[in-house]
Formats: sequence, C-alpha cells, structure tokens
Amino acid sequence: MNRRFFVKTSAVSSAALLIHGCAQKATKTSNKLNKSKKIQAISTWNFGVEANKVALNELRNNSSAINAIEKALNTVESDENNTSVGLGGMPDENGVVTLDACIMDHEFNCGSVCFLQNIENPISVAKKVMKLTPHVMLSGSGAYDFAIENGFKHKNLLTESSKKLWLEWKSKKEKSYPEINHENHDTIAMIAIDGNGNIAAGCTTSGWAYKKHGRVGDSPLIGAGIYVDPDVGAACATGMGEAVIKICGSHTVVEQMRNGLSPSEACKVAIERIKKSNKNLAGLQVGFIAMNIEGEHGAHSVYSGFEYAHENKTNSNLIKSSYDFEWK
Ligand code: SD4
Repeated sequence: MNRRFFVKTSAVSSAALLIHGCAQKATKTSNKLNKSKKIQAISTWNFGVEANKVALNELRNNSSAINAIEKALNTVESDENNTSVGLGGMPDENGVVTLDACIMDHEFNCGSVCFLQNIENPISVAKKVMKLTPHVMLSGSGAYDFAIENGFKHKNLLTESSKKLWLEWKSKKEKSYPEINHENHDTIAMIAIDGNGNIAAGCTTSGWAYKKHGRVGDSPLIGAGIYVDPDVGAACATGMGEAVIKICGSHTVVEQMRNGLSPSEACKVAIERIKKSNKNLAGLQVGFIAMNIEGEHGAHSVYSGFEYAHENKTNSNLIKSSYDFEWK
C-alpha cells in the first residue's frame, strides 16, 4: 500500500462519536422549515456548482424539489464533456456505456433504473418509473424498452474521446481501474428543498469506469445511493458503490440524523462503518452529503479530495468535505 494514512482529527469527528455514543436526541418530527432556509440545493463534486444553478433557477420559479433535481441532473447527463454521467460517460470493460440513476421525493415515492443503455437522461426515466408504474426499479433492456415507449430517443452514448480512452485502457497488459476521486469523480447526486419546504434527492452515473459488464453500483439503489425521509432529511453517496451498498449508506446517514446528529456528524458515522466493513481501504473513496429538514447540510468522506456544492437564494459555494485520510 503506497498511501500515507493519517487520521485528521477534528472537532466535528470527536463530537460526532461522542454524541453517537451517548444519549441520542429526540427524533425530529416537524417538516416545517424556517422560511429563510427554504429553496436550496447541495450536490456532489465540482460539477455540482453548475447543476445547483439550474436547480435554484427552477426552485425560484416554484418548481418542486424533485422536478428541479431532474432538470439539474439532465444538464449534467447531457454534457458530453462530463465523462462520468450520461452522454460521454466512461464505458464498461466491453466498451458499453451503462447507466444507473434514482430519484426520491418527500412522500417516499421513488423510481430507479439500472444497467440502462443508449438513453441520455436516465434520471428522467427513473422519474417516469416512479410516476407511471407500480414498481421502483427497472433494469437493462426492460428499462430501455420502457424509456422508448415513453418517448425517449435511442442514442449512442460512447463519444469518440471516451472510446479512445477505453481503447487505450483495453490495450494495456496490466489493467487497473481508474481511482475514484477528484481526477475521476463519477456520479452527481443532489438534494434540494423547495419553496414548500419539501425535500427530495436524485443521483445519476455511468458508474465505475471499465467495470465488469453487468455491474450495477449503489447509485440506483434507494437506501444506498440516496435516501429521503420527510421527517428527517436526505442523504446521497458517491464513490465506490460496493462499499456503500454493504452498509446501506444513505439510509444509515438519514437514521443517524433521525437520532439527533447533524448532517456532517451523520455522514461521519456512515464513513466509520465503511472503514469497519472494508479491510483494505487503499483507494477506496466514498463521500456522503446530507441535508436535514431544517436546511442544515454537511458531508464527510474517507479521503481528502471530495467536495460538494451548495446554493441557496443568495450564495453559491464549493465546500471541501471533512475526511479521515489524506489522499496519497
Ligand atoms: C458507483 N457510486 O457506480 C458510483 C460511482 C461514483 O464517484 O459515485 N463514483 O459505484
């Protein structure tokens, strides 16, 4: 292992563990937001800054949180320069772009697609699954057929530049997976609160570059990639999906907030579980973002390098997540 691990102790981390180990505060049951905290969005990585602008524009025009998230994530999916989501996303080991996405509103309605191919905007297909079917998740060719039936267009998502990189990777004798961190930040996940104080979340990705054909990550899994509880708040994950699935990551974060932890403290508890459940943490980056129904937000990641964007009516910020280990 050629990484230097050192623990970054912080007031937040000790407070989180102290609070977690001691008496837990009463469950929050009110979903009434202080008016000044209404209308805001957080999203993963630096491409979240532009996505949040789209979401805030929608929210200012009285859009619901879930519709604002869909519009915002569509712009990232359709940006071919972004090599980790939708069009131009990095393909799997066979050179096939396969997409995972899910969305959830403030009434436990949710929809999801996984292993979807040749459809540019999987988050919108996920929303249609939620609205038009009695199901939560459609996969592969079934998800594709459903999308086509509902007016989505077939599109080749493998751009020339992604194809070139994939061919270079394929020609190497020693194949390694690109590390998931700031150089290769897959997945946009977003949480938004609308003018009625309703909270929602969504997530969309082309997943781990050069993954095995057929591999599905955490991003389409309700409870792993995202989770929303209208009495508590919402959380989203990014990073190595296998590790997030093992601990039902986003649900874990929301449950910690239910027990009285702040969003960043709750994310830190989930990262502790990631660390406990994986013997080898080399290169295993996972980050969580969370927002409670009071509009407080936070994040925590295994390694440095994770950041999230926040935007409300007056401010737009890219915030460095707290973390446990220095990257490299
Ligand atoms: C996955 N969680 O497919 C996604 C990838 C990701 O930053 O978020 N990378 O496992």
